[in-house]
Amino acid sequence: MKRRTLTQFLVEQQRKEDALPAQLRLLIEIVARACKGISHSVNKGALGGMLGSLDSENVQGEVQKKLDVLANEILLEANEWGGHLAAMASEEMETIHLIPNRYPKGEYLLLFDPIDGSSNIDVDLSVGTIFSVLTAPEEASGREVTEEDFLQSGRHQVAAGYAIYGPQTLLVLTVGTGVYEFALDREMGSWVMTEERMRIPAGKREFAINMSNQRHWAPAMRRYIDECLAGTTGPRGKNFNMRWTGSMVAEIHRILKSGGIFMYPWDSREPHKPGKLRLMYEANPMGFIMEQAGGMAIDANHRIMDIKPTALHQRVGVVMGERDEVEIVQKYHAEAASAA
Ligand code: AHM
Ligand code: MG
Repeated sequence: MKRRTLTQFLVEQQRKEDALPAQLRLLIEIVARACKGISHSVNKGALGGMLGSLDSENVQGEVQKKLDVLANEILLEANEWGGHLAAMASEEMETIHLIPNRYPKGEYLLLFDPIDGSSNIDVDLSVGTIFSVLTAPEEASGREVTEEDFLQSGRHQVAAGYAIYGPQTLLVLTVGTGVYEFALDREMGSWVMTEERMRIPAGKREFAINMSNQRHWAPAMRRYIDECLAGTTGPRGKNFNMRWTGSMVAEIHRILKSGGIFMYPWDSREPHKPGKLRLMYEANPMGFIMEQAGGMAIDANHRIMDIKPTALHQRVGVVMGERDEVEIVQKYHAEAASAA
């Protein structure tokens, strides 16, 4: 098989599909390069002093792991100087990071979760980096970008993707022309395409949800899971399997490769919060990938990518994966709302 590198793919996209302005191509290459650096750090593990937590907390009140902070720095440094960005935002930073005045500025806004699934770092399970790219609003040209400029719904994303640091390091990417997977060739130092125009396979009958929260879910969510658990003896008439890794990147990657549904729904432990996961740098980019692969991504009721954010670190309920299953969850929530 002829090897197609990420660079070749991006140049082809720019030429053939006209989907990719040069600055966006540069941005993706730089993010991909930063992910190589993060992968290297993740692999160093205990021998490189990479495991464990720091004394600090992020804006969500979560204890930061050493790798959360290091990966955040790698992404910031890699992306500051290229001239392609107006600003960045991250799960690990309270507010936006403006490009320093010593560098030229571009039109793109980059958002990321530097290490998703951090609780997996110290136990040697898969973690990943998630990213989303927006364009700064036109009225922001000639002035400094503000947090407000980031608050665009996910349908405005011009690119999104994730790197997964598992048995292989992979990069999964969309620029709105399908989903593509690249594997890191460590000997050559390059990303090589391993799958193109990925589609979520149908009919897997596998769900991923943190079952320990079951008693806190909304009735419609309990109904869906109860019916899955009832298997051939219940209304669905078929058996379901379950998976939970504690890493959204690993969960979404599994669904992309082999099907199923992932949920982190609203629950009544913190009823004022719509969910645990963050809209702008977790749910939106993963929603974009799921939709581009033929799947669906909702907050239980509505399309995630249509939600107009009101805050950078806003949370959201998440139900995504195979379209047929997501539609059932949506239907049960609609029925519960109309019965209320
Ligand atoms: P993180 O970005 O701080 O790692 O948190 C997000 C992660 C997701 O990857 C995963 O789906 C979820 O949190 C796991 O939560 P739980 O601890 O309830 O299993
Ligand atoms: Mg995360």
